[in-house]
Amino acid sequence: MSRLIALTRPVPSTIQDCELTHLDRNPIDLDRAREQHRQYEAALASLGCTIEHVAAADEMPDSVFIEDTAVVVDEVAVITRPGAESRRGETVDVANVLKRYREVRFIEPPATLDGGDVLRIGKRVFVGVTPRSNSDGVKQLRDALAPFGYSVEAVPVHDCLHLKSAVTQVGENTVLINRAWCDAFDEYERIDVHPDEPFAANALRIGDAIVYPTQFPRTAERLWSVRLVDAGELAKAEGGVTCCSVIFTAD
Ligand code: CIR
Repeated sequence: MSRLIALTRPVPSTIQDCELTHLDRNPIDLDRAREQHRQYEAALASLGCTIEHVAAADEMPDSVFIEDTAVVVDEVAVITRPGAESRRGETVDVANVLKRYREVRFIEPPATLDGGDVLRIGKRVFVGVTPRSNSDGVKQLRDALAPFGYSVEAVPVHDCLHLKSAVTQVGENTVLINRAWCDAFDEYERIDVHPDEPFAANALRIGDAIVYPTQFPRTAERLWSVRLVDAGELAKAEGGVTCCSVIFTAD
Protein backbone atom coordinates (compact mmCIF):
# COMPACT_ATOMS: atom_id res chain seq x y z
CA MET A 1 0.00 0.00 0.00
CA SER A 2 1.33 3.45 -0.80
CA ARG A 3 2.13 5.97 1.94
CA LEU A 4 1.70 9.72 1.92
CA ILE A 5 4.99 11.49 2.63
CA ALA A 6 5.09 15.13 3.73
CA LEU A 7 8.51 16.73 3.39
CA THR A 8 8.92 19.62 5.79
CA ARG A 9 11.85 21.78 6.84
CA PRO A 10 12.33 23.44 10.24
CA VAL A 11 11.68 27.14 10.85
CA PRO A 12 15.16 28.72 10.57
CA SER A 13 16.45 31.05 13.29
CA THR A 14 16.81 33.74 10.59
CA ILE A 15 13.16 33.76 9.48
CA GLN A 16 12.91 37.40 10.48
CA ASP A 17 15.05 38.19 7.39
CA CYS A 18 12.64 36.47 4.99
CA GLU A 19 11.60 37.84 1.62
CA LEU A 20 8.52 40.08 1.79
CA THR A 21 6.57 41.38 -1.20
CA HIS A 22 3.06 42.41 -0.20
CA LEU A 23 3.41 42.70 3.59
CA ASP A 24 5.24 45.10 5.87
CA ARG A 25 7.91 43.56 8.08
CA ASN A 26 6.57 42.72 11.53
CA PRO A 27 8.46 40.96 14.32
CA ILE A 28 8.13 37.17 14.15
CA ASP A 29 8.18 35.29 17.45
CA LEU A 30 10.56 32.41 16.64
CA ASP A 31 9.40 30.13 19.46
CA ARG A 32 5.77 30.63 18.50
CA ALA A 33 6.53 30.09 14.83
CA ARG A 34 8.28 26.82 15.71
CA GLU A 35 5.40 25.70 17.93
CA GLN A 36 2.90 26.49 15.16
CA HIS A 37 5.05 24.56 12.71
CA ARG A 38 5.03 21.55 15.07
CA GLN A 39 1.24 21.76 15.29
CA TYR A 40 1.06 21.91 11.51
CA GLU A 41 3.19 18.77 11.25
CA ALA A 42 0.99 17.10 13.86
CA ALA A 43 -2.11 17.95 11.80
CA LEU A 44 -0.53 16.43 8.69
CA ALA A 45 0.51 13.32 10.63
CA SER A 46 -3.02 12.92 12.03
CA LEU A 47 -4.31 12.97 8.45
CA GLY A 48 -2.07 10.06 7.52
CA CYS A 49 1.14 11.73 6.36
CA THR A 50 4.56 10.40 7.32
CA ILE A 51 6.64 13.50 8.08
CA GLU A 52 10.13 13.51 6.65
CA HIS A 53 12.39 16.40 7.61
CA VAL A 54 14.85 18.06 5.29
CA ALA A 55 17.79 19.37 7.32
CA ALA A 56 17.38 22.84 8.85
CA ALA A 57 19.05 25.67 6.94
CA ASP A 58 19.53 28.66 9.22
CA GLU A 59 21.48 30.50 6.52
CA MET A 60 18.33 30.51 4.32
CA PRO A 61 15.56 32.58 5.99
CA ASP A 62 12.73 31.24 3.80
CA SER A 63 13.74 27.58 3.87
CA VAL A 64 10.69 26.52 5.91
CA PHE A 65 8.59 27.30 2.81
CA ILE A 66 9.66 24.08 1.16
CA GLU A 67 6.74 23.96 -1.29
CA ASP A 68 8.49 26.47 -3.50
CA THR A 69 11.46 24.18 -4.17
CA ALA A 70 9.82 21.22 -5.89
CA VAL A 71 6.82 20.02 -7.88
CA VAL A 72 6.27 16.31 -7.29
CA VAL A 73 3.85 14.14 -9.27
CA ASP A 74 3.59 10.34 -9.25
CA GLU A 75 6.08 9.91 -12.07
CA VAL A 76 8.77 12.56 -11.50
CA ALA A 77 10.01 15.33 -9.19
CA VAL A 78 10.80 18.69 -10.78
CA ILE A 79 13.23 20.77 -8.75
CA THR A 80 12.41 24.43 -9.22
CA ARG A 81 14.60 27.48 -9.67
CA PRO A 82 13.00 29.94 -7.21
CA GLY A 83 12.32 33.44 -8.48
CA ALA A 84 13.92 35.10 -5.44
CA GLU A 85 17.69 34.82 -5.75
CA SER A 86 18.05 34.51 -1.98
CA ARG A 87 16.07 31.25 -2.18
CA ARG A 88 17.93 29.40 -4.94
CA GLY A 89 20.17 27.44 -2.54
CA GLU A 90 17.15 25.87 -0.85
CA THR A 91 16.70 23.34 -3.63
CA VAL A 92 19.95 21.40 -3.10
CA ASP A 93 19.00 19.45 0.03
CA VAL A 94 15.42 18.98 -1.16
CA ALA A 95 16.63 17.45 -4.43
CA ASN A 96 18.88 15.06 -2.51
CA VAL A 97 15.94 13.81 -0.45
CA LEU A 98 13.57 13.55 -3.43
CA LYS A 99 16.11 11.50 -5.42
CA ARG A 100 15.31 8.63 -3.06
CA TYR A 101 11.68 8.64 -4.21
CA ARG A 102 11.52 9.88 -7.80
CA GLU A 103 13.42 10.50 -10.96
CA VAL A 104 14.44 14.14 -10.64
CA ARG A 105 14.44 16.92 -13.29
CA PHE A 106 15.70 20.47 -12.83
CA ILE A 107 14.36 23.84 -13.98
CA GLU A 108 17.32 25.59 -15.64
CA PRO A 109 18.16 29.29 -16.23
CA PRO A 110 16.75 31.58 -17.49
CA ALA A 111 13.59 29.94 -16.20
CA THR A 112 12.28 30.68 -12.73
CA LEU A 113 9.54 28.75 -10.97
CA ASP A 114 8.19 28.71 -7.41
CA GLY A 115 6.15 25.70 -6.31
CA GLY A 116 3.65 28.16 -4.80
CA ASP A 117 2.73 29.11 -8.36
CA VAL A 118 1.89 25.53 -9.34
CA LEU A 119 -1.60 24.15 -8.72
CA ARG A 120 -2.22 20.59 -9.92
CA ILE A 121 -5.78 19.35 -10.25
CA GLY A 122 -5.72 15.80 -11.56
CA LYS A 123 -3.78 15.80 -14.81
CA ARG A 124 -4.11 19.57 -15.26
CA VAL A 125 -1.31 21.72 -13.94
CA PHE A 126 -1.91 25.46 -13.65
CA VAL A 127 1.04 27.82 -13.30
CA GLY A 128 0.72 31.43 -12.18
CA VAL A 129 2.99 33.76 -14.12
CA THR A 130 4.23 36.09 -11.40
CA PRO A 131 7.43 37.94 -10.51
CA ARG A 132 8.58 34.52 -9.15
CA SER A 133 7.68 32.27 -12.09
CA ASN A 134 8.31 33.24 -15.70
CA SER A 135 7.12 31.86 -19.03
CA ASP A 136 10.34 29.84 -19.46
CA GLY A 137 9.47 28.20 -16.14
CA VAL A 138 6.03 27.27 -17.48
CA LYS A 139 7.60 25.85 -20.64
CA GLN A 140 10.22 23.80 -18.82
CA LEU A 141 7.62 22.42 -16.43
CA ARG A 142 5.46 21.51 -19.43
CA ASP A 143 8.41 19.73 -21.09
CA ALA A 144 9.02 17.77 -17.88
CA LEU A 145 5.40 16.75 -17.27
CA ALA A 146 3.86 16.41 -20.74
CA PRO A 147 5.43 12.96 -21.36
CA PHE A 148 3.37 11.68 -18.42
CA GLY A 149 0.09 13.02 -19.77
CA TYR A 150 -0.13 16.29 -17.80
CA SER A 151 -1.27 19.51 -19.44
CA VAL A 152 0.50 22.62 -18.15
CA GLU A 153 -1.34 25.93 -18.54
CA ALA A 154 -0.24 29.46 -17.64
CA VAL A 155 -2.76 31.42 -15.56
CA PRO A 156 -2.85 35.20 -15.09
CA VAL A 157 -2.59 36.27 -11.45
CA HIS A 158 -1.87 39.69 -9.98
CA ASP A 159 -1.54 41.63 -6.71
CA CYS A 160 -0.49 38.58 -4.68
CA LEU A 161 2.68 36.54 -4.20
CA HIS A 162 1.79 33.22 -5.84
CA LEU A 163 -1.03 31.52 -7.74
CA LYS A 164 -1.82 29.52 -4.61
CA SER A 165 -2.23 32.74 -2.61
CA ALA A 166 -5.24 33.30 -4.89
CA VAL A 167 -6.63 29.81 -5.52
CA THR A 168 -6.33 26.25 -4.19
CA GLN A 169 -8.24 23.00 -4.66
CA VAL A 170 -10.67 22.14 -1.84
CA GLY A 171 -12.77 19.40 -3.47
CA GLU A 172 -12.59 17.01 -6.41
CA ASN A 173 -13.93 19.68 -8.73
CA THR A 174 -13.97 22.68 -6.40
CA VAL A 175 -11.56 25.54 -5.79
CA LEU A 176 -11.36 28.23 -3.11
CA ILE A 177 -10.57 31.50 -4.83
CA ASN A 178 -10.01 35.23 -4.47
CA ARG A 179 -11.25 36.43 -7.86
CA ALA A 180 -9.76 39.89 -7.33
CA TRP A 181 -6.33 38.24 -7.72
CA CYS A 182 -7.12 35.48 -10.20
CA ASP A 183 -10.29 35.55 -12.25
CA ALA A 184 -10.09 32.10 -13.82
CA PHE A 185 -11.08 28.49 -13.03
CA ASP A 186 -14.66 28.98 -14.22
CA GLU A 187 -14.78 25.34 -15.32
CA TYR A 188 -14.60 24.43 -11.60
CA GLU A 189 -17.07 25.06 -8.84
CA ARG A 190 -15.70 28.21 -7.19
CA ILE A 191 -16.00 29.08 -3.52
CA ASP A 192 -15.14 32.72 -2.99
CA VAL A 193 -13.13 33.84 0.02
CA HIS A 194 -15.05 36.13 2.36
CA PRO A 195 -14.59 39.72 1.14
CA ASP A 196 -13.01 40.72 4.48
CA GLU A 197 -10.42 37.91 4.17
CA PRO A 198 -8.46 38.41 0.94
CA PHE A 199 -5.59 36.14 2.05
CA ALA A 200 -7.94 33.22 2.79
CA ALA A 201 -7.66 31.23 -0.46
CA ASN A 202 -4.64 29.14 0.59
CA ALA A 203 -5.97 25.79 1.85
CA LEU A 204 -4.21 22.42 1.94
CA ARG A 205 -6.34 19.44 0.89
CA ILE A 206 -5.25 16.06 2.21
CA GLY A 207 -7.64 13.28 1.28
CA ASP A 208 -11.07 14.72 2.03
CA ALA A 209 -9.81 17.01 4.81
CA ILE A 210 -8.82 20.65 4.46
CA VAL A 211 -5.94 21.96 6.58
CA TYR A 212 -6.83 25.59 7.06
CA PRO A 213 -5.61 28.62 9.07
CA THR A 214 -7.52 29.82 12.12
CA GLN A 215 -7.05 33.40 10.88
CA PHE A 216 -9.95 33.22 8.39
CA PRO A 217 -13.08 32.18 10.32
CA ARG A 218 -15.54 33.72 7.87
CA THR A 219 -14.16 31.82 4.91
CA ALA A 220 -13.77 28.65 7.03
CA GLU A 221 -17.56 28.66 7.45
CA ARG A 222 -17.84 28.12 3.69
CA LEU A 223 -15.69 24.95 3.84
CA TRP A 224 -16.13 21.42 5.26
CA SER A 225 -13.96 18.79 7.01
CA VAL A 226 -11.70 21.61 8.12
CA ARG A 227 -8.67 20.89 10.28
CA LEU A 228 -7.75 24.28 11.77
CA VAL A 229 -4.13 25.26 12.43
CA ASP A 230 -2.80 28.53 13.81
CA ALA A 231 -0.28 29.72 11.25
CA GLY A 232 -0.21 33.37 12.31
CA GLU A 233 3.56 33.74 12.79
CA LEU A 234 4.44 32.13 9.45
CA ALA A 235 1.80 34.31 7.79
CA LYS A 236 3.93 37.33 8.80
CA ALA A 237 6.60 35.85 6.51
CA GLU A 238 3.99 35.65 3.73
CA GLY A 239 3.62 31.88 4.08
CA GLY A 240 0.38 29.90 4.01
CA VAL A 241 -0.54 26.29 4.78
CA THR A 242 0.41 24.81 1.42
CA CYS A 243 3.90 26.26 1.46
CA CYS A 244 5.26 24.41 4.49
CA SER A 245 5.19 20.95 2.91
CA VAL A 246 5.70 18.94 -0.26
CA ILE A 247 3.29 15.99 -0.19
CA PHE A 248 3.52 12.91 -2.41
CA THR A 249 2.88 9.18 -2.40
CA ALA A 250 5.56 6.54 -1.97
CA ASP A 251 5.51 2.74 -1.80
C1 CIR B 1 8.84 34.35 0.06
O1 CIR B 1 8.56 35.53 -0.17
O2 CIR B 1 9.38 33.63 -0.77
C2 CIR B 1 8.52 33.80 1.44
N1 CIR B 1 8.69 34.83 2.41
C3 CIR B 1 7.13 33.24 1.48
C4 CIR B 1 6.94 32.07 0.57
C5 CIR B 1 5.60 31.45 0.67
N2 CIR B 1 5.49 30.36 -0.21
C6 CIR B 1 4.36 29.85 -0.65
O3 CIR B 1 3.29 30.35 -0.33
N3 CIR B 1 4.42 28.82 -1.47
